[in-house]
Amino acid sequence: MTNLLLFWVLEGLLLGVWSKETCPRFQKRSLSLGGHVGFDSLPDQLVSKSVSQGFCFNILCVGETGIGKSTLMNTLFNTMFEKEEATHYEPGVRLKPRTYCLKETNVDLKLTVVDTVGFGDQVNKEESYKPIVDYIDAQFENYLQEELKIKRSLHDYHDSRMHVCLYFIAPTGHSLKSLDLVTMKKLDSKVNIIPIVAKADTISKSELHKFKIKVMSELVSNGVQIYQFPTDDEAVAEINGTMNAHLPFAVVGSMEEVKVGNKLVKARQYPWGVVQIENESHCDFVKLREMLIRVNMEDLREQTHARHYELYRRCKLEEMGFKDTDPDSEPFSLQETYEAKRNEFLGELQKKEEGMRQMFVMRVKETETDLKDKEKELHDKFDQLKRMHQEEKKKLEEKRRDLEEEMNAFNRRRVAAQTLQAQSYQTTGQQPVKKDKDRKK
Ligand SMILES: Nc1nc2c(ncn2[C@@H]2O[C@H](COP(=O)(O)OP(=O)(O)OP(=O)(O)O)[C@@H](O)[C@H]2O)c(=O)[nH]1
Ligand SMILES: [Mg+2]
Repeated sequence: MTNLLLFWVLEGLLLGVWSKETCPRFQKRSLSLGGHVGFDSLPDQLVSKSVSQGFCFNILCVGETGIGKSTLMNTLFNTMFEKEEATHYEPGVRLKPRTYCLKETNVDLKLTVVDTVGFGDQVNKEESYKPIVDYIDAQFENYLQEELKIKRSLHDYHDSRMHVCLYFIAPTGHSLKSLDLVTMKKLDSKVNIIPIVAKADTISKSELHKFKIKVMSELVSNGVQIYQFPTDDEAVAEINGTMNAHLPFAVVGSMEEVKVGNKLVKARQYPWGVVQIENESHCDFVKLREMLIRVNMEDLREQTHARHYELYRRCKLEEMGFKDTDPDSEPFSLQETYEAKRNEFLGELQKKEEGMRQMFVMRVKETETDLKDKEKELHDKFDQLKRMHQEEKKKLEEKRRDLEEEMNAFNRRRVAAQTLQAQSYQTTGQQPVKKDKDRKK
């Protein structure tokens, strides 16, 4: 029956009777329910599940030592996280993560704040961005490794990927430092960057206005992509659109409470007046808190996963040789990729093996020739020594012969002398007197 229906549909498509829109197989029919079924509770189910699981949010604070990173974090979450100060004598940039469990009403938030200790303190700042890039990549890699596991547990995995980077710009009133531009350029494809002008109470209103414009134009001219608050969701399109125009936010941080009128407010007190942190005419702190926490926290998490992590994952898998399509743009499955990689690997292995065999044969030949040369050398040496030895022997032989002849001649002379002496004693009738001395001789 199904086959018959399929044949009928296919025939209709081939004959051009139906387009994809009019074909019954592709058409969706809207039906009204006879009564309440209950799937309208699906959003509530999602909310309840998410709330029970809890949320996590990871903030990377990049900025020079003492620029006000910790104070701003404390002010943003209205919590005293830490008071520890970094020294200006760090040999390099070091990333320091700290995780806190926070609860607001019934929502649990696992917040991780990562600090860049020693940023901007070295004489040579060329490599300052590297530890930050490496840290972000390491968090992506951890997540990828978890995803690639056969037995995954992503639901209770502590996601340490950086959801946002608050980039603290010094309120110089001039322009961005090259360290800022280089670092932001290196980070913009890896994390959502929100630039902020720190300690905005130390710069005048008109200077701040000009500085903000300058910073934005420098970011644009250097092709630095900062995070744009999304405007595709109608509910937040207007506020996000307006806030995009306020970037970079000029912020002031403080946990000090000052009485203004009859209210205690967070502020910084100076001899000439009070800077109220949450007063929008004093600074953009509220704008930052609204955008970062109240409106776009979920979008930042989503962008991290869908854009930045996706890019990392794609590059990493491509690097490993995985691809979705073959050279003819035909789908290429994981199995095929695995087979192709396996064959490629085996081919390479064979090639290497062959190469090694040839090298081994060559080495053996070389060693053989070397040994032969050495053998010949030894033979030559031996022959030479033999010749020398024979010559020496010959010489000694000649010397021995000479000495023998000399000895024979001496003996003959001695015998003749003795005979002569005996004859002379016989004629004179004397007895030979042998003195001890002569005998010895
Ligand atoms: N004028 C002004 N001073 C601030 C502001 N925020 C922080 N400070 C002061 O700046 C000093 C350093 O602030 P921290 O928050 O410790 O700065 P940090 O960037 O965390 O410093 P390290 O962690 O040591 O690198 C402190 O004396 C703060 O009171 C601000 O918005 N305006
Ligand atoms: Mg700090």
